[in-house]
Amino acid sequence: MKICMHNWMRPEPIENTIDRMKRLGYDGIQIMGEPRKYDWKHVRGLLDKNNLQCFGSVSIMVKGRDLIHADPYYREMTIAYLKECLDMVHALGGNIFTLVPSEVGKIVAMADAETEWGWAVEGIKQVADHASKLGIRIGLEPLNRFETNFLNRHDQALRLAADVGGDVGVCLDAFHINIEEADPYQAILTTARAGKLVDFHVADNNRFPPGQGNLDWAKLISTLKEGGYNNQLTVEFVVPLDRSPLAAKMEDAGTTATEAELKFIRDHGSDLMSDAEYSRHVEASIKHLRASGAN
Ligand code: LER
Ligand code: MN
Repeated sequence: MKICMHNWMRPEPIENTIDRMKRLGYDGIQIMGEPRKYDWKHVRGLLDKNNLQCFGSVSIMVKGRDLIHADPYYREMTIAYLKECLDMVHALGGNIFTLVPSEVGKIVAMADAETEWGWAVEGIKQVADHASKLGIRIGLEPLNRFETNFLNRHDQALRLAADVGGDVGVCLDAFHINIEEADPYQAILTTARAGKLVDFHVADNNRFPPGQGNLDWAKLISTLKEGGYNNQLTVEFVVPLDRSPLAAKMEDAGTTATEAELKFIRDHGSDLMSDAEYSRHVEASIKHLRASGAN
């Protein structure tokens, strides 16, 4: 299995991200779905020079990006945004894209369930059409109930993928399935055996790096393999912010983020981390996954 990592959790120059990944033995990146933040040619050159792959990207669903928004202008803008993410993935040589359909943190519906479902199907169809022209496979990602009210479990995501049609699949995230699934292992098996598992995001039950919570990583990895999934694992720890007296002294983050980036990270219960702390987590993640059978 290959191991890659999202980069939205620490806004920093892409050169730093790529250097760190190379140094710590990663196979590649899943680049943040912010196409206008990057010079695609430059990033592709850096990846090639370091012999790293761009596997794909994930949509960054900040306020207003929402395929099930009641205002059609927001839905249209979101479709345009998602298509641009796909263009970036294509330019970087990737072939998967994790799509979160609704705004992260929006947990109150704007319409009845049938109407929302229809908007999602209609919007994802347009995005999937663009993806298939570029040879990119979409994985719909269910999130836990505190991040979205729309798609929370693998069976819902499989149904949405089926209603959209084509080769649209599902992306599962160890953190989210541990909260929402009656049996996270069965959720993996069912999705993988249906040939629908496009990507698997990894963080522990507390969203620390794998190995720093109570999930059984050897079992998770063997379950993925048992289901026939041998593609990449995508590290996505989101370390919680500790504002209690128990917190270790915060090192200076040494990085800047746009207001939107910072809000997105804080909406996930985290904050900016120093290079040293972040690097420790990046290193711990790959070490634990390799030691748990990801090879
Ligand atoms: C994205 O992959 C994810 O897991 C969400 O929590 C974020 O937007
Ligand atoms: Mn995820």
